[in-house]
Amino acid sequence: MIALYQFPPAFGLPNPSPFCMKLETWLRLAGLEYEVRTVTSPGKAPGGKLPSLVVDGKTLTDSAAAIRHLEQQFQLDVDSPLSAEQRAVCEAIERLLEDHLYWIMLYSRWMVPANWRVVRRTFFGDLRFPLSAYLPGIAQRQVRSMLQAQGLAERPRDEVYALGCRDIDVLSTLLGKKPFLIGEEPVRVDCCAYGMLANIIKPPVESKLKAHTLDQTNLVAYYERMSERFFPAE
Ligand SMILES: N[C@@H](CCC(=O)N[C@@H](CS)C(=O)NCC(=O)O)C(=O)O
Repeated sequence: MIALYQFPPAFGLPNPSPFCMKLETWLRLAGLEYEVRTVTSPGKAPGGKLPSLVVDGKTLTDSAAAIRHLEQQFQLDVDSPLSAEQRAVCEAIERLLEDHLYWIMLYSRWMVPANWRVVRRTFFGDLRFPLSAYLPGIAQRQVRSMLQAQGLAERPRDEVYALGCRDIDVLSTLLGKKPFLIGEEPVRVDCCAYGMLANIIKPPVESKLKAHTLDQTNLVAYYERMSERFFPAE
């Protein structure tokens, strides 16, 4: 039995976390059955992070580790048509998106006052007093310190967005006119790219990063193609 612990849907998305969307999309791509357990904060997940996966009693707390584990347990590999070189490119794209672009997306949500008001209402709007008075601020300070560690929190906003826009340009160039990042059919890296793009494009969080992404028509069409394929009713 596979239990996927993740945030509840938000912003009109299956999930407001790109990592949760990546893992759920991959589960659908791999054709594995799973049950969703929604939790409102990572601290309440079995592994203290979201997504967390519990597979036959074993807890896995990283989307890539969870996928590797499932690939071994179920002897499947959605990337089997790929060459070694294509696999290496996929790995590099995942690093670009998850270890670089993710932080800029996070910055746009938590560090820009107008967007923070939207995020605060979306993520913490149901809290009751006294939690509502201090929990959002604690969470924002935690995110700020993670962004400080990335060297982003105090950087001029335009510079931060310029870094993210370059990542978007790279992704747009790599996709080109293909339906999916590597070719005619989606593979693992598409789950990652889809989760990240969806979380930039869809939320009512305005930024130069979002505007620039919306200007890349191939990426917008790709996002819509992935949505129709994996979350058609959502
Ligand atoms: N490398 C992890 C990243 C997961 C991650 O950072 N999740 C965020 C939510 S988007 C989280 O749980 N943050 C809480 C924390 O870091 O304490 C993965 O691929 O699953």
